[in-house]
Amino acid sequence: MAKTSTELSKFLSFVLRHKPDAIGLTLDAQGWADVADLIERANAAGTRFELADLEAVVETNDKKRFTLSDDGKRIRAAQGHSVTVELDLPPQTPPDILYHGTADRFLPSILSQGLTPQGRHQVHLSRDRATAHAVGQRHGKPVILSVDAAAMQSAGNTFHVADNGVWLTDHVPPAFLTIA
Ligand code: HQG
Repeated sequence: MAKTSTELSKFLSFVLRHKPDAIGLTLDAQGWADVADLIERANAAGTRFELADLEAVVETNDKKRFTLSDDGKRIRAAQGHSVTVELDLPPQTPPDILYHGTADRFLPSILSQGLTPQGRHQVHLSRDRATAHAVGQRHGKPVILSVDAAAMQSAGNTFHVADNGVWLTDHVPPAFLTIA
């Protein structure tokens, strides 16, 4: 039976970000998987869907989590990996202020160590407060932090934008954080 688009999105996140091995899939160094191979292996492993289902998820996913290559033959997760990938995103100049949503219980640790990637490759930041609020709410009572991205860049830190507009950086030291 075909998966719902939410189930399929979760499955794709699982194999493209975290566990390609679960279905014997191989990602290249930049995180791309061959679409035909992915579909064949997923179906063989019992997660049944077709190319049209996958294309619909890529197109309609609320956070644009997945990117198809221009020729449509390869797919990757835009961000959020725990497997080692080099997304090869060029460094970009961020807006002066970026936002990060978290839960209030993490504040003492964040204010002493800064924002660290935890289980992901990099720290995830957004250009708008509403997104940060929604991200923070996933963890508990939300708190929005402002990141002085302009000052961070002046201090030599590098920023990248994922294919879906999420801003990424390695570490935000506490000096650049303010409770917004
Ligand atoms: C917190 C979702 C203690 C950090 C969203 C966060 C996002 C610390 C949690 C994307 C800390 C990690 C990423 C420190 C950071 N001490 N806690 N020093 N530094 N934290 O889920 O940013 O659905 O890994 O504040 O929309 O919440 O996956 O990161 O609360 O874009 O597509 O540790 O995940 O997108 O949590 O979310 P996460 P995140 P997807």
